[in-house]
Amino acid sequence: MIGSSYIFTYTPVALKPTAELVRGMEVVIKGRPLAPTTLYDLLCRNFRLLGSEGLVLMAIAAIDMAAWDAAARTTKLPLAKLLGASPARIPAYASLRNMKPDDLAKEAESLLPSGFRAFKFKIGWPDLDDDLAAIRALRAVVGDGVEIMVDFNQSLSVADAKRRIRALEGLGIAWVEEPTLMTDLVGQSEIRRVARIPIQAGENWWGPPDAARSIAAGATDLVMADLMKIGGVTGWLRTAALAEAAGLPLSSHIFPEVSAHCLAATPTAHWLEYLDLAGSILAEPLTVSNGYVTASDQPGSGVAWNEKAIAKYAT
Ligand code: SMN
Ligand code: MG
Repeated sequence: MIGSSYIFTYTPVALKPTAELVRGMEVVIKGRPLAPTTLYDLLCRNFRLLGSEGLVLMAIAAIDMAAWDAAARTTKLPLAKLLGASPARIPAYASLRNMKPDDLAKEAESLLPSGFRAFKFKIGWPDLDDDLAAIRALRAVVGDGVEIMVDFNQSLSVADAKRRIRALEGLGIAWVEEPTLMTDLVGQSEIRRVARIPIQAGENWWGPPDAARSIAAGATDLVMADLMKIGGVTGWLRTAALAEAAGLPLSSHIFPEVSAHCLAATPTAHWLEYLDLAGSILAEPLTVSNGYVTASDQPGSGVAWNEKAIAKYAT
């Protein structure tokens, strides 16, 4: 049985090394039964001295997601069902690519027909007034009663984050994402303690151990996991258990197709991030209707290739 998955290396520089790592892991799992969590643990053990993070974990996640896809196809079940869940409707928010007020407004407007009830965008201009102008421009398009989330992508010092977040109070912001460095758990907890807007973080956790550390530190009000960095479906399931035990709502980061299945099996499922990075190479890109996604009801994890597009982009 063949299983498919894709990952996102953030920079083309990492493409070849990551592909090499995936190929290099073949010897560890070749000929073994299709048991995704067993393979995940085996790979982590084999790379213990390098550490199950960074490119190593990205490669393990690629294999893990493909293994779960293959397992779901073998059992002729959609992944959500294989995980013991009913394929549920998950609320999706639109993650915007633009930052400038006019561009943001245009992009949000183009997404309104999908019925999104929440929008997120990147914030953190040098001048606070530019952040406020961007929020106002977006609010003017989406109207009241729609959630706006903002994402600082770790760009602020702790002191700056406190000041900036205070300035955003009263604007109906649903969460402030990654205000400061993901490695600074003390700083994050400090920001969380004083902020009157919920803090969101987790997309840069490397596997369940980072999730456990961040949750134990009380670093964030809301959590989000990236299927690649968290260690594939196996890493997601372990992180979902941690989030449930801590009573933390768990959202997804990119990878909407497989995330829709995983969120269906997540006790504290919150939002699915809709940011379409791979739709153009997929046979059946995920669609949003009335602001919701439903995981594919076909056997597998929702990742099947548009072979023509793959041939076009492959170099
Ligand atoms: C983000 C990071 C990396 C790739 C795409 C998007 C961003 C998000 O932090 O939360 O969407
Ligand atoms: Mg983010």
